[in-house]
Amino acid sequence: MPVHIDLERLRRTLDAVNSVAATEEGGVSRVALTDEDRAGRDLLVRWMQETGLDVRVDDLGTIYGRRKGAEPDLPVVFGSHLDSVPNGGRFDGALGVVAGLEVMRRVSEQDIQTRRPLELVSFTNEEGVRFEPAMMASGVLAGQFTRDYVYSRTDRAGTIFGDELARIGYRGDVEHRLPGAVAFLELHVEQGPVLDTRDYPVAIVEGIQGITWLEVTFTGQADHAGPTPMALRRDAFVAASRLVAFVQEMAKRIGGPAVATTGRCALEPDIINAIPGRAVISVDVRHPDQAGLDEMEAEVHRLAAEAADAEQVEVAVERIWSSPPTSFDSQLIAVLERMATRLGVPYHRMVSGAGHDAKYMAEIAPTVMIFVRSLGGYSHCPEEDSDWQDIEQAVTLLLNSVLQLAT
Ligand code: HGY
Ligand code: MN
Ligand code: MN
Repeated sequence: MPVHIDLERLRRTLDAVNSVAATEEGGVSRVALTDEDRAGRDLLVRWMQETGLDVRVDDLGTIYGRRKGAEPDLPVVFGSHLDSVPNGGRFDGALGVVAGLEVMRRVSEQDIQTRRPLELVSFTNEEGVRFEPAMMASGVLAGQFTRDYVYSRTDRAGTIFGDELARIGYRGDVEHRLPGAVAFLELHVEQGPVLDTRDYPVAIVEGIQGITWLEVTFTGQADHAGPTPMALRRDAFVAASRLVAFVQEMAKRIGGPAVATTGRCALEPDIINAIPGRAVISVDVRHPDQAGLDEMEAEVHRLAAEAADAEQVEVAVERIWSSPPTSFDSQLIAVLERMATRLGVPYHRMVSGAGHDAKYMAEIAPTVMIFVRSLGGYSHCPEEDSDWQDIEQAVTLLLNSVLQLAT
């Protein structure tokens, strides 16, 4: 007999955690280690305690809420992240965390005694937009980053990660890190158009495409915008602009699933009447297979050199982060497929275009994701939206899959 969720409570809980970070445009700004992030964390900790969970925080600030099982086994773990991009969507990350809380609330209300412990997790800094790169806390658990590297990262104002984590009161203990798991399940909005286009409420996710983040620095000559003839200029921003266009053309030329984005740009001196002597842009390339990802990265290097030559400036390309394509656990995928069929939840199978903590969790435990349809495919913007009937189906699938894995 399936266990059902309290959809209205789930909606209220998501609204509450979003209310502490609401923007005028209807989105949320709960950027990692800001006061808004702390406010959301404080709410989660309180709700976990009210649900009778043993709450702990590890040295990366990741929050865990544990419900004992009949046996002291490794836990079935589920959750996502509370941090958001600036003026991001109301569902990205937070839905997975409050869905996990709803699982714990229902198990507690129904007084269900699972054989294995259950653990709800909320990872620090999944987005990696204030402190680059992404998925740092789950990455430390997977051995991808050292704690010292993460603590040393700075934001654009020069603020240091380790200091900010301590400032918001969430610099916990290394011995509180997740010791392992029999399974990790992450519920998340799709953040793309696939489910909406194909008219599915839910996806069972097979894996995550590869991601590489680069930073490209063009160095020309700052000079006066008036007296400097065009022929004598070495304009770093014009070179960067050439690369922005080249990167778009590259992704369209490669076609298929290849995507490329130049999302941030910094100029010096960044004033109206001076030729930019320095331009720093980011390049985010993604591809479902490693060969395709490598080809895109190599091509960006070549195109950056071409753009620099055209403007007679210098160029340096630095790799900030690279995350190889990830496949999720086939047995867990089968468990979710059988459960979805049993519950009558229509589902599509797909690969994720976005990165998730599940990527690094897949390196330490069998892992799978559940997607909820994103209406219009929007994400990382206030227009991000999902239908609550779709959410109810996805969270019911999560709850009953967790129970099957834990008993
Ligand atoms: O970049 C990503 O795909 C994720 O939103 N951090
Ligand atoms: Mn996310
Ligand atoms: Mn995101």
